[in-house]
Amino acid sequence: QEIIIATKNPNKAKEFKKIFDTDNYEIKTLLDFPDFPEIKETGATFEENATIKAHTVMEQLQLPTIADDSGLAVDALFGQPGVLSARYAGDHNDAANNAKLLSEIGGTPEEKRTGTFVTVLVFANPKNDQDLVVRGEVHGRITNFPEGDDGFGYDPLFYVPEMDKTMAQMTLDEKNSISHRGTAIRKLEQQWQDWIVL
Ligand code: ITT
Repeated sequence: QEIIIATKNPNKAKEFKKIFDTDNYEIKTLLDFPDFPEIKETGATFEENATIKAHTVMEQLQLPTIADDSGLAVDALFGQPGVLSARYAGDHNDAANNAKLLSEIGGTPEEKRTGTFVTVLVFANPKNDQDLVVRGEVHGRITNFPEGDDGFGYDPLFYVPEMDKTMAQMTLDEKNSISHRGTAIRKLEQQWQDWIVL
């Protein structure tokens, strides 16, 4: 059974493929469909954007499709960058996004530099009327400067107290064990058997 992950982000694709049981499913992403047109994320919430992505791809390919919409909500910035995380400082530039975040939060006292990474997954199946929607979150603190070389996006700025390191200092397995995306994927796997009508 083929399942499509409706993402063009290679880092998300890597994290998904590390967790999923690939003996039973053939996982493809939009990186396997390079001509797939760009999907406009016009929603105001992670749920809306994940639904737009899942349905656009599911309707086009007629295959079970999972979409991931995610981002970092920083408390001192009233939830920004949130759904704009990928485009905070322009277009999908991690270094510029991180520089902007550090500048916007500059001067905020240590105890107020809190934030939450959120992933919403929407699983849409052509053989099912309803979507399965799950959310994963991880709480942490925004560091004063980037630390660590792994991961992607805001990982070097996101310190997770329970691991005593930033997400960019974790191995992929460590990150998946505590991350917003790892938590959401595990929830999906617990609930989705009913959604896969073969
Ligand atoms: P797709 O829409 O093709 O899946 P995208 O990167 O545009 O890829 P989003 O619109 O969901 O995906 O934006 C997510 C952004 O949030 C991402 O580009 C990062 O800047 C940030 N982000 C999400 N998950 C992250 C993680 O695990 N670590 C660090 N940053 C993350």
